[in-house]
This record gives sequence, C-alpha cells and structure tokens, in this order.
Amino acid sequence: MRDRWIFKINWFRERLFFYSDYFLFVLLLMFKTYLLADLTGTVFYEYGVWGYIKNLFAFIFGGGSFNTIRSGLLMISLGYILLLSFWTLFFTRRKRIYILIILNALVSFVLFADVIHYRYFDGFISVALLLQAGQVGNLTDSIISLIQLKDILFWVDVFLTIPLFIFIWKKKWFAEKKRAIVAGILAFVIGWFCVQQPLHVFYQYGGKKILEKMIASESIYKFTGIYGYHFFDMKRNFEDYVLHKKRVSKERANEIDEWFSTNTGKTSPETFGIAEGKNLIVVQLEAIQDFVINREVEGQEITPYLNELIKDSAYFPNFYHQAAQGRTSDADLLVNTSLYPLATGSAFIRYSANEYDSISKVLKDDGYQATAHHAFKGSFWNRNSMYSSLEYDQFYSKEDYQPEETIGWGASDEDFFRQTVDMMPADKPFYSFMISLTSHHPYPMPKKHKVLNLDNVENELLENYLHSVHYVDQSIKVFVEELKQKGLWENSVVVFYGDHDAKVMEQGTNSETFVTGDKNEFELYKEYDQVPLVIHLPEDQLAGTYEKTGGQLHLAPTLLHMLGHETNDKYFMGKDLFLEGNRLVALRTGSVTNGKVWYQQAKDGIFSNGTCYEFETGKKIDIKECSSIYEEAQQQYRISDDIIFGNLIKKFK
Ligand code: GP9
Ligand code: MN
Repeated sequence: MRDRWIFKINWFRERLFFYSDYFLFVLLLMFKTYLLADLTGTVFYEYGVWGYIKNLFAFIFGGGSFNTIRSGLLMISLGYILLLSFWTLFFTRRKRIYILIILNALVSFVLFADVIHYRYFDGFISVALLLQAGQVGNLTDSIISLIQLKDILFWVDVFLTIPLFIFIWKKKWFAEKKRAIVAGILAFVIGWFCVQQPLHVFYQYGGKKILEKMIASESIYKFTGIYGYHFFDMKRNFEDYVLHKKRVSKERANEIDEWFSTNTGKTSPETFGIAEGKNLIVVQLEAIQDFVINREVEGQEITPYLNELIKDSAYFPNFYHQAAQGRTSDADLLVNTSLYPLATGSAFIRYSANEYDSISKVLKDDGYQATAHHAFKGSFWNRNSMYSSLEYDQFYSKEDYQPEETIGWGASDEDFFRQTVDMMPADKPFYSFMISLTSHHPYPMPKKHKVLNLDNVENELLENYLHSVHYVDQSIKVFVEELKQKGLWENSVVVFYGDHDAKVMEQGTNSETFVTGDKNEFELYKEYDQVPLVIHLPEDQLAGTYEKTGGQLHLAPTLLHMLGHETNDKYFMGKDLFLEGNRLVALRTGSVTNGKVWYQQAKDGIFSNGTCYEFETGKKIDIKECSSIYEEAQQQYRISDDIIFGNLIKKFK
C-alpha cells in the first residue's frame, strides 16, 4: 500500500519536473496577459484576477450570455497560449526549452509593444500599422517617454532565462531524448476547447459581424483577449494581402486609367475658382438626415439654425450618403478620396496603407495646412493610420480636447466646435476636416438639452434623436458665430453634410410614419439615405436650393474646383456637382439613381428582383429602364474596388 503511494507521488513528481518548463512558460504568459490589462486599464482589470477565476467557473458551468462572454477571457487567453505552444512538446526536452525561451521573448516583446502603442494611440498594434511603419514617422522620442518602470515586468524573466539557457546548454543531464507526444496532444485539445467555447458564445451574440468590421482593436480584444485579437488581425490581413490578394492585370489597370481620363475631372465654368485661396472647412455631421431640415414638430422647428443658414448657402436636398459597413469612416473616404467604400469592412481599416488622392493632399501641395478633427479615440476606425496616409499635418483627437461637457460618446459638439475654431491657423490658408459626435446612436441627451416638446412623438429612440439633432443645430450656430468672430466665416468655404442614416425609422412603427408622413414607397426609400448637404461660400455666393441628385462621392472634385484646383490628374471617381444635370448616385447597397429613374435593390441582390421607379413621379416602371444605371453602378464599384484592392493609385504614379 505504502509503496503504491510512493510510486504515485514519484510518478507525479517526475512529470511535474519533466513539464516544469512548459508550466512555467504558460504561467508567465498568463501573468503577462494580466499585466497588459493592468497597464492599459482594460477589460481583465475590471474584475481583478480572482474575479476572473470566479467568473471563469460561472462561465464553464453556468453557460454564457453576452455579459459573461468577458468572463471567458481568462479561458480564451489560456487557450491561445496552449495553441501557440503545444507543438513545442513534440520536441525533446532540451530543444523544447530553447524554443520556449525564444517564444516567451517574442510574445513578451509583442505584449510590451502593445502596451506602449496603447498608451499613445488607445489601441493595440496591428499588421496594417506595421505595413505602413515608414509613414508613421519617427516616434522614437515619444516611445521612450511612454515607457514606465512597471514595464520591466515583461522582461525580467526573459533576462533571467539567458543564464538558464547557457546552464542547460552545458548540463548533460538535460539532454533527455524523451518527447511529450501525449501531453502535446492534450495541450492542443484543451487549448482548442478553451478558445472555441467562448468564441462560440461570442458568435451567438453577433461576434461574426464585430470581427468582420474590426472597428477598433479594443472591440475585438474585449471578447477574444489579446492573443485572439492578434490572431484575427493577422488572419484578416493575410486574407486581404496574400490569400485574396487581387492582382490587377496591366490591361485592366490601363482600362481603369482610361476610364478616369474620359469620365472625370471636368470642371463647371460657373463655379471654377469662385473661392480661390479661401479656407476650406468641412464638417461631417454624425447621423444627420435630411428629413429634419425645414421640418416642424408640434409647431417647433427641429433645426431652426440650419433652416436659416441654407437660405444663404447652396443647399442640396436630393443628396445621399453612400456609406456601407464602414459607416462614419466610409463617408470620410467617399468625401475625401472620392472612392466608393468597400462592400465589406472599412477601407480605413483594411487598406489604410494604400496611396490615395485626397482633398488634403491637393490643398497641401498648394501651401494649405490640412488638419483632421474628431474628439474621440484616435484609433477608432483606424483613423491614426489612415490620416497619416492622407498626409494631414495633424489629427486632433480625444486627448487634444478639454470638454466642459461630455454627452454620449465624448466631448459635446459645442465644445468640439468651439475648440476646433481655436485650432485653426490665422496666418495661412487651411483645410479643416471635422467629424461631430454628439448625435450618435442611440442619441442619449442630458435633460437640460431636451428643449423641444415632443409629447406626441411616442417613440423613445426618435424623440432622443430629435432632441439630439436640435442640440447639434444650436451647436452649429455657436460654431458659425465663433468663425464670424475670428473673421474666418467670410474667408472660408464651409460645408456641412450628414455621414449616414440615423436608423430611427423602424419599419411599420410610428417612427416611420413620423418621418415619411403619407409618402409613397419610393419616397420612403429615398428618405432612408438622404442626408443634407449645405455649402456656404463667402458673400453667400451660389445661395439657393439645388434639386439635382448628388452624393458624397462627388464632393472632393466639387470643392477643389471651387478653390481653383483642376482635378483631371487625380483619381477621383466623383464629378463636380455644379456641372449641368444630375449626378449618378450609386449607394453601396446596390440601389442607384441618376435623377431620372431610381433602381431599388432587392434584398437578395438579384437585379431582376429589384424595382425600378420613375424619379419624378415615383411610379413603378419596367425594370429594363433601370438596367443601364445598374450596370454603370456595378462598373464603378468594380473600378473603385480594383483601385483599393490593387493599390493602383500608387502604380499609376
Ligand atoms: C466614432 C464615430 C462613430 O469615432 O465616428 O462612428 P460610427 O459608429 O457612426 O461609424
Ligand atoms: Mn457616424
């Protein structure tokens, strides 16, 4: 009996010793995973180690819910560490130790780099960022200033293992030939389970969409842990840059080049150079749709200020957003580079390392200062990287604003507008691209800003939206007054437009009837994607309402032409809005209009299942009447996609 126990204990002791290096490796990385969370103040940190261990049990035994997905983080991190290292067990012990030492150093380096990057950019390192390392500029000084004493914990063990490395090298008794095949398989199986189980719960709650969009590193990290984030980031980039890498043939590239020279660049003689040398201020308004303009609710105007402003401006009521999954970032791409957004994901995230033509680049060549402004995390939508590709002189983000009031996601629009005016240079022409934030879904507003009486709206989301829009309208008033006070209003072209729909029209509810009234089916479709476009020029030039159709794609050439810049050598797909006639507006959903007919895409995406309307009357007409604009839209998407997938602008130059 006693012998049996001794035998058992010895059996365990031997194994514990035999695998001690592997256990130590796993423990060290788990510790560093926690260290990363601690140093960045991110998700693990909220619960503390014990909280996580408790939650882990709750997760395994109690099943998952959206709120407990995070509890699976410990599990998923352990799982990834096992998957990362199980194969080392297939080697003899000596070799395994060498490999583990190197693996530990590599992972430690990545985690350390993540922490440093997070301190500067509010996000973790991505492959996209490494691809454009050259463009980020020299950050050595800032990197050094970002290192903290605690970071040494990532390295202590790595340094300690160096003597161990040498020690093992010299000791004969370590040269065991034994391999740990069974343990290796076991580590793989456990690792696989620990990763799959939380992922499964994550997918049940819409995780696939979150992964597809990859809006910000943190939004992935929150669910998959740091290793999961790096895995999905690498997978996405591997797919884009290797697996599905689009090789655009020479002939195709020439064909595209040819398309640009025959189709775009034409200037409107009436407006070309009308604002030469003036500043350009473009304000992208979060979720502002056109139906609020000139609209009253219970006798109160929703946007009293904009309603006045449009009388002195060029106002386009038949203007559409063309954003897709990349939402705000898509609108930004459309306006600044005059290319279509991608059908899936966001070009800001997937192709930020590309070369683009843009408003900022053209104006910078002319001696303008170009800056981007958005009082939210600079890493969101990968703006830090994309804006360096667009060569803005500076991107002012969250840290650069000191809001007196925060609403919803961050600084109130009023603070944002005021403080941005203070950032505008007085001595040099400039381009300021600004993105507002307050009116972001689901539009929460503090009581004191709910000034409209909306008793009869009877839809909470819509009520909040209207309060929010009204607040933004009043903030725009403050903004314009500030510009006037600084003498900038008369020296600048100031543009306002909505970035995308507000998602407040719930089909079949009174929110839909509120928006559309007794409008017919066709008008309803239009309303979904209509956003206002207001262009104010010095001395109220060109003031009036322009009923022609247009979309965000057309803004870059329109604005640059006004400032006296030809764009025929640029790869802008849009056309000047002031040229005669309507512009083709292709929504990335597949619907398209030329102002004469409107093709409404069917849910299944099959052309013949869609509906064709006459634009004037809204009457349904034969689908054939829409086939040519449908084809044209498809052709344009293909050109734009080829440009982005193949980084063609770089090749053309
Ligand atoms: C955040 C803001 C919102 O930076 O631009 O983005 P959205 O959710 O509207 O795409
Ligand atoms: Mn938005």
